[in-house]
Amino acid sequence: MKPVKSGGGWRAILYTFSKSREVGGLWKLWKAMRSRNSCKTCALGMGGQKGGMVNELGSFPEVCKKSLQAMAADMQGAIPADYFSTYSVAQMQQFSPRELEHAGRLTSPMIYRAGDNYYQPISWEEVFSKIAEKLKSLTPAETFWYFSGRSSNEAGFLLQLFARLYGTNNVNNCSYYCHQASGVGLTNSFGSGTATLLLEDVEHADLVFIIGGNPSSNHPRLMSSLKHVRRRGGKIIVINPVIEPGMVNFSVPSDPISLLFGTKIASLYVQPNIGGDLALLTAISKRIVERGAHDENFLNTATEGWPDLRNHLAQQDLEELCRLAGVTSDEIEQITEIYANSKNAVFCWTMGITHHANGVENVEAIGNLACLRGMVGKPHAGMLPIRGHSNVQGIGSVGVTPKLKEAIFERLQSNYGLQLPTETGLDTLACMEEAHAGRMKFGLCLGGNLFGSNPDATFARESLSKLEMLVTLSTTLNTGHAHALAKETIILPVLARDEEPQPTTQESMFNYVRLSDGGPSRHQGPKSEIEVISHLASKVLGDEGPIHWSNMEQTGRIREMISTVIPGYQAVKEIDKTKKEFQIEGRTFHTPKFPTPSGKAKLHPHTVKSSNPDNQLQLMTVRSEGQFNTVVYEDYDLYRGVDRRDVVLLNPEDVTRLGLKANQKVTIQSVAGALKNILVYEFPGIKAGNALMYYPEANILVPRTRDPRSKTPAFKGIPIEILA
Ligand SMILES: Nc1nc2c(c(=O)[nH]1)N[C@H]1C(S)=C(S)[C@@H](COP(=O)(O)OP(=O)(O)OC[C@H]3O[C@@H](n4cnc5c(=O)[nH]c(N)nc54)[C@H](O)[C@@H]3O)O[C@H]1N2
Ligand SMILES: Nc1nc2c(c(=O)[nH]1)N[C@H]1C(S)=C(S)[C@@H](COP(=O)(O)OP(=O)(O)OC[C@H]3O[C@@H](n4cnc5c(=O)[nH]c(N)nc54)[C@H](O)[C@@H]3O)O[C@H]1N2
Ligand SMILES: [Mo]
Repeated sequence: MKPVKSGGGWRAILYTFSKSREVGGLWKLWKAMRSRNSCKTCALGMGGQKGGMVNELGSFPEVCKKSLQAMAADMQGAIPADYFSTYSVAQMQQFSPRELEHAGRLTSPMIYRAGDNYYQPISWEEVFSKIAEKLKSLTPAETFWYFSGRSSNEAGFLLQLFARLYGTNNVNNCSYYCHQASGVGLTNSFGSGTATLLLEDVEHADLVFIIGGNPSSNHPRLMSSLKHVRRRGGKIIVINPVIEPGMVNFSVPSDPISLLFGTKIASLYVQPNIGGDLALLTAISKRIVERGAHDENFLNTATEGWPDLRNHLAQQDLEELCRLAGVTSDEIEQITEIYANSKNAVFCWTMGITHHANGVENVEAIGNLACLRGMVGKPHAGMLPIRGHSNVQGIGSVGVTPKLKEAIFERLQSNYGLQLPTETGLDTLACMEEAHAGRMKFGLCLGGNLFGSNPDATFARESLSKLEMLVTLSTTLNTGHAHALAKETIILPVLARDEEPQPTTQESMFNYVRLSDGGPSRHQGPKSEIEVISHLASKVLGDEGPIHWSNMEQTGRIREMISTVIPGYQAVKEIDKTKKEFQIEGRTFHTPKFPTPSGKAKLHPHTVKSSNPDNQLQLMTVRSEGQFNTVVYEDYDLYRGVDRRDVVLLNPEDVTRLGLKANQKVTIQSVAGALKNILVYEFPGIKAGNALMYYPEANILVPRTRDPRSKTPAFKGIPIEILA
């Protein structure tokens, strides 16, 4: 198949029709998509009380293939009654992620016991007792609790509270493999770990930086905002080692003109090497100051550390920075020129920035660059980490972090008389390492695919298999259920967001809290996540303590607690009655006053080191258009025009230099492992010296190297060798 000329467009619309056939008709899919529930895919935020496919500015319809895929997956029939007795675990291990997802919806609790060949059904009653007994037999430090970002604020809050009252702070979410560097970096720079602006601000910016991300494929709804920016004469600078076709030209499905002719997205496209961003950002900063384009007044009054940063930049050698970044000084000049002339710049970034051993430095360097021209703390400008999962930000806000924010800790203790554990909780990778060392006995996962999302897949499998019990609350099967097998592996089938019997809430990446109405359950069997958590907690901790767990099945009670302990969330208390969705207080900065101790933004000079000292081929592991994280819906990567996943994308120059041939089968070797029978794929869009492979298949190659501050693994920037 040929790659498409532009992203989005007719294919997204045609796809709608083909998906609708799978789920029993267009009307049925339309109704499901329009129900008053927050969108299930990325954190751009759609739906809620405005109805599905409507964004925070009320723009409709914002179509996205990924949301259709997610919806169609939830609308599937139940996994056939004989599935688990037909397919052994060994056979399940041969299934692709898509085959597992397409097996259907999970409807009965299942258990796999080491040594058996098959998963067996188990009753809810029996499984609850089993888990409760196990938890009572362990010390809390031997347990960990992992949360994906699909669940509601209510489920997230309740489960972390259960874990803590049980006695552990080993509570963490998929953010450790995602945007943790953004949270840490933004907090260091501005005292607040999330976007500093609103969706409306983006649409009024005259310059948007998109650094290390591919929103055309991963956040398609952002593309209509980028289209607005271009139509109003604004500019977009894309910084990415790969020319992503959708970032060059995109057909916004909701816009007839854009649909017919496409919309030019990037005004300027600059390709650094993988890991070259810190050098590149430092080079632009240096040139901004040398040209006198910085905002001296803002720097003196609204920031701390300006003299240090000024000295640091003055000492940098521009040629060396360009060499380390892998760009020309001409390209730096072009970016500088555009930025120097912009009045309102927005800085967006994604995994190309955070998935590095210096992810936090990268984010802080973006903060420096924004501060240099006073582009934070005013309308229509600021910092925008483009989040992944639909409620990953909310899960973090409501306390799913090893260390609770001081205010949350205090309020839980004083308002509710709770005794919370104080020992240091572990991040996700640290929990996996403790499990590998045999010190973890039990893991509970609220959604997600902990096995599939981990670096070093071989290690991850070993770690989880050492547990005495692994429990996952899931809607569908994934590779984790087949490959990560503890002594007892338990799957609890849960309801999707739009099937919840009571309203729940979610938080978008713009700090906007939405209300989902829920809806009728599509199947007999799955339970609400909240019901599962409250029931289990009541069995383990009893209803006699300060929390009456059985009563916590009412989402209204959970929201009442959230409203009194989570900063900025007061308005959530009455939300199911008022239906008033709201902007979280204290997170949007339209004046240059920040919640740091001094009220000023903090600048951070960083030493730029080579990200590739041994001059090896550098690998990035990324998503294709046809997948959502570890769930691969289709093998075809539409925008890049790649029709299979067992490939390594290389610049033709590298193919020649390494003495390889297109379509040749090779072995890819890293310090973590090797993958055989990988096809060499010539891809002129990738900068020479860099390679691209698909996650999660390539996770065997990803070492456990991580950023010391965010603990996020370097999923991009893996030195590899290609063995012919
Ligand atoms: N369709 C789809 N949508 C999704 C998801 C999905 O799997 N599928 N997942 C969701 C989630 S959880 C997340 S976190 C987001 C992820 O969204 P993205 O961050 O856009 O996803 P990645 O595929 O990790 O791609 C990273 C991009 O960064 C570039 N890149 C790689 N290394 C570097 C580098 O060193 N520097 C720079 N500047 N760029 C680099 C790659 O070329 C690629 O374009 O998407 C969300 N939305
Ligand atoms: N090599 C490499 N590895 C990576 C990345 C990378 O770019 N490269 N990206 C990382 C990133 S950004 C992330 S966010 C992680 C993703 O890590 P996870 O969030 O752990 O993984 P997902 O694949 O999104 O999880 C999908 C599963 O969630 C379950 N699910 C879906 N909806 C619901 C629901 O409503 N409730 C419940 N309980 N379960 C549900 C389904 O069973 C589905 O199989 O992976 C990380 N790993
Ligand atoms: Mo993510």
